[in-house]
Parts: sequence; C-alpha cells; structure tokens
Amino acid sequence: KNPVVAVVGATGAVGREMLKVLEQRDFPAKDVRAFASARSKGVKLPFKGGEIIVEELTEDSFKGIDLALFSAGGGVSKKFAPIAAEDGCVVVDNSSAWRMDDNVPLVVPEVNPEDLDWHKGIIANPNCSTIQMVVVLKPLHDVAKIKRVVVSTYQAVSGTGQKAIQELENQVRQIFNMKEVECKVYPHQIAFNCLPHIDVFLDNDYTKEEMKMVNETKKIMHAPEIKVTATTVRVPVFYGHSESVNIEFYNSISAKEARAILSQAPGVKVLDNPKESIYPLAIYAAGEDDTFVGRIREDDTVDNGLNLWIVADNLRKGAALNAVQIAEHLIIRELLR
Ligand code: A2P
Ligand code: 11C
Repeated sequence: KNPVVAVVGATGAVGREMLKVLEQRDFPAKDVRAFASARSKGVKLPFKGGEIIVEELTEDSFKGIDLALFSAGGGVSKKFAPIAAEDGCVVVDNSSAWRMDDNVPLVVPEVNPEDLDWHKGIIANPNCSTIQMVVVLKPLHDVAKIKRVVVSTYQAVSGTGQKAIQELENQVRQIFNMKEVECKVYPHQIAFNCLPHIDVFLDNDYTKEEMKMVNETKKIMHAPEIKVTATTVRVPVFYGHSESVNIEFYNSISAKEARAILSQAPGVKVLDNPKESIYPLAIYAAGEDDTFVGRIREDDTVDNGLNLWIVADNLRKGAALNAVQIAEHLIIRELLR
C-alpha cells in the first residue's frame, strides 16, 4: 500500500522543493500533507494542480503518517523526529541534527543505499555541499582510492533559506537605487561580495559547514581514512552550489580515465569541453537533477592528482531530491513500517 507522506517545513525553500519533486516524480503517495509553524497555518501550497493546506506541526501530527520528510531546521528535527519515529513513521531528515549519530544512516542513494537497511526510524539527508561532492568522489574512489581532498565551495544563498534569497534580491535593489544596504541574514553584504563564512565558527576556526564536509564525507563513503579539508564560501548566486575539488589518489588515474568513469556514473553528467567554453554553471544546474562535473584535469604538483569543478542544484540534489530518492529506495527495499 502507498504511504501517507508528510512534508515538515513545507513553506520553506527546501520544503517547497520537496513538494515539487514529489509531484514531478509522481511519488506513489496515498496522501501528501504539509506542516510548518503556527505562523503558516492555513497557507495554501500548490500540488498536482490543486492545493495542500498547511497544518501546524504538533506532537500529534504524525498519527497515521507513514513517511515524513523534515526540513524545518535542526531544533524541530531534534524534538519531533523521535516523536514521529515513535509513532511508527519513518523520518528522512534534512537537518544536521542526526547526521553524525551512530544509530542513524546518512545516505546518498548513488553512494551508500545499503545503509538504509539498518535504519531505526530516522534517516539523515546529508548537507548539500557534501552530497554533490560524494556523488562524484565515490566512482573515482572505487577505481583509484582517494587519499586526500581539498575543496573550496561557492554556495548559493538559497542554502540559507527563503529569507536569504530575499536578502540578496533586496540588497541588489538597494544598491541600484543608491539606498543603504540592509544586512539581516548575513553579518556582511552578500550582494556583489563573497563571504568565507557558512554556518557558525567552531573552536578550531573552521566553520560548521566546513566540518560537515569533512565528517559527513567519511561517514557516507565508509572511509574514515580519507583526509578532507574545506573552505566554504557564500557567493551572490540564488540557486546552485559550485565546488573546486582537488583530489590526491593512491593509484594512478588520468583525466581521460576520470572523464570515462564519471560519464558512466549514476546521477552525474560530465560537461567538459573547455575549448568550446563548456563546463558546469550554477545558472544551468538550477532546476536540474544531475550533478555536473567538468574542468577535469591532472594536478602534476602531486602524485596521482586531479582537479575538478562540480556544480549541482543545492535545493534539489543537495536536499529535496536526495530526500525523495531515499524515500523511493525505502519503498523499493520495503523498509517502511
Ligand atoms: P514557517 O514558514 O511557518 O516559519 P527556510 O529554511 O526556508 O527558512 O524554511 C524553514 C521551514 O521550517 C519553514 O517551513 C518554517 O515554517 C518551518 N519551521 C520553522 N520553525 C518551525 C517550528 N517550530 N515548527 C514547525 N515548522 C517550523
Ligand atoms: C548552506 N549547506 O548552503 C547549507 C545549507 O546542514 O543542511 C544546509 C545546512 C545543512 O548554507
């Protein structure tokens, strides 16, 4: 029987994308319900030619729900995911609340779908910048074994949520109208600027976003020995995260071999014809499901090194699409309760 599905945080940037992806993939749901905070109670969201009326999330919301896709922030997930799981609902959680919990699988379906088999009611969806990177790293690791990764990101404001999309738009208007720029979401102006600061700073002077890329990559790939170091940067782009990735392998791998491997990899599309100015771009990745990779070239400053440029839609493969793909695998593997 088809599951009753809940989207928690349905009015947010990712929640809205989740509804869109469920519709576009014709997800086999008996019913789809939408939850958000009391502020949004009664709001109408478009779905399959009709509307879903948003309900206020409460502790009783999960009765009769089989599968819940959460994207309402870490606090909501910490509190409500265990309540949902207790009620027999399986939770796919897009926040960072449960990702590093040893009892919670952290899954990218192209990389480690088998980890779904041991779920205990909560499955974590990784961070957007991690997902698009591991989709590309995994097939290369299988062939040449990765030793070390150095990544720098160029991340869209939609990763922060609806308010940040509005902030970039407002600041661009303010600048063109020669008005004072208002900064409410970010500590500095994001329009026409780059901020080397995503999420909070930790004791080691890295940001939480940078350490997510380090720790989540090791967990998803079952490879704690891979060394990862990251610099994550917010750029004035609405949709689509870009990443410059330098990889050192144990075994030799040429750019040509990497191109051939990646052109066969699930969920990956190679766009790599520099002479024709063809490489992945955020503006074209936006709205797409694939993770795009290009600028594939050898790094001859180390043994067995490659440089790549990876771009994906952070709200789709980085969040909503990956969550819905997990849900599809749960159905195929008969892992709902
Ligand atoms: P609301 O719109 O009612 O505030 P974004 O990441 O784009 O900012 O979206 C966050 C999502 O999480 C929104 O749907 C928001 O609902 C929802 N949300 C935030 N706080 C709560 C809460 N306490 N209970 C339920 N949903 C919440
Ligand atoms: C960003 N990566 O672009 C973040 C958004 O841990 O799920 C997602 C944060 C997370 O700001």
